[in-house]
Amino acid sequence: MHKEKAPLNRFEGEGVDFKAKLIGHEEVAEPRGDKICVDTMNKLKFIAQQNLRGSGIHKPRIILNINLTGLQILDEKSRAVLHQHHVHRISFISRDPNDARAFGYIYGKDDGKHEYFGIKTMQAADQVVTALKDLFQVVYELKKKEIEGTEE
Ligand code: I3P
Repeated sequence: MHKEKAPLNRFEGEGVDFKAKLIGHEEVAEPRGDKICVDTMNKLKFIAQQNLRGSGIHKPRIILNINLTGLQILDEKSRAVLHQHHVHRISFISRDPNDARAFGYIYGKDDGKHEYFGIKTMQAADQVVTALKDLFQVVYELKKKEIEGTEE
């Protein structure tokens, strides 16, 4: 009987890839909050639209790779790593309430500041958001097992 790949296997090794575009990223004042995400998403979309209309610059095509370490933003063609976001530092994920193909998240940087990343997905953003939530669950379970293991 065919079984869905268990979430742990899904994220192990190379992990899972999603095609997307990078709308933009910008420093934000807070590590979490729906309003800050909606406001920043709208601002980044506005800038992306201006870049397209004014200079013909398209949003860069990327691959979102999700594995046990976290989320990586890769250049679509070369797969060069543009951004690497450790799972423990992703403080908030927010779907775009006005766009089923967009979501964003806030990341805690080395310097203690926070950065919002706006992503336009090729398919429904829900798929990526669900994958990220599954990843958090898997990482939490692994950590729990590790702690239980050391207590024995
Ligand atoms: C494109 C259209 C696409 C959009 C693309 C635009 O404009 O809005 O939906 O891709 O953005 O160029 P047009 O209809 O005038 O060709 P997304 O839906 O993925 O945002 P892009 O140029 O930044 O890729």
